[in-house]
Amino acid sequence: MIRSAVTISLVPESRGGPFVFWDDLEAGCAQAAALGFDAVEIFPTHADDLDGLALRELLRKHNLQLAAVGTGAGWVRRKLRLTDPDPHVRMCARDFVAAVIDFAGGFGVPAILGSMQGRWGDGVSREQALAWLAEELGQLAPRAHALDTCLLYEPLNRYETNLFNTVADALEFLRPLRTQNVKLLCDLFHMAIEETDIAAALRLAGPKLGHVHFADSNRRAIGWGHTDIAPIAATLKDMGYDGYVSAECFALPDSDAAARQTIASFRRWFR
Ligand code: LER
Ligand code: MN
Repeated sequence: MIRSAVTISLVPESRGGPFVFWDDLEAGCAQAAALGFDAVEIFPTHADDLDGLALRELLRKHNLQLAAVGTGAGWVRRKLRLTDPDPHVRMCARDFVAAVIDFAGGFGVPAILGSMQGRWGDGVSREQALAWLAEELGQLAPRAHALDTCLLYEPLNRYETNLFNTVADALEFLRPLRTQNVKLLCDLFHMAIEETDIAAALRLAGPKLGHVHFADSNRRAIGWGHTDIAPIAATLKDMGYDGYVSAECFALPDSDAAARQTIASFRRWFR
């Protein structure tokens, strides 16, 4: 069954970014539960800054699940990337993602590799960047596997990475890898920029689809942009997708309104 989730960012440097709730994990969980979301997706400053026991209690209290945990703070706060030319930066990036995998894995859920994938250029060839990315996925995905979960790889739009912008290209890269424990996070906002046909791209991902970021063409809540959600929802249901659609959208006009619009859209299209 497709379930609803909503993002909570705990990263002060990301304020103004595409997250529905901000700064306060307890308040975010309370609001998510009050509106009827199934789960929350958390963007922490670092895995060590999260208290696993407290989070477990908070989720239990509000009858919420944890959907996934993001790693973007590694890039936003420390400029860590898995494809950085500096081996020390790559090592710190790997450690940062590994810690999130371990934390999320304790809840049986995946970590997200988005911004920390980096890009090629500035003296790094595309071939070299992809070789480093493959090597890092080869270490990180088995770590998630040992915790009975997968690693989510997110193709981003062209303004955020030049590695892979479409589902087709990302799948082609992942196919020959030794680890098959990487699934795709398909973000409807990035897809609205890059894909010819969003529904067809989701269908192409098929069983490799692990998570969906639920945002409209302008990165506002679903229904407040011009993405045609009907064929997307029909495809997700028809292909038997049973993961989360998780609102990673701007808190516009404010968090409460974005969350309400998201859950109303979710109910309209998936219930
Ligand atoms: C970044 O644009 C994004 O979509 C995030 O999910 C990446 O962590
Ligand atoms: Mn995203």
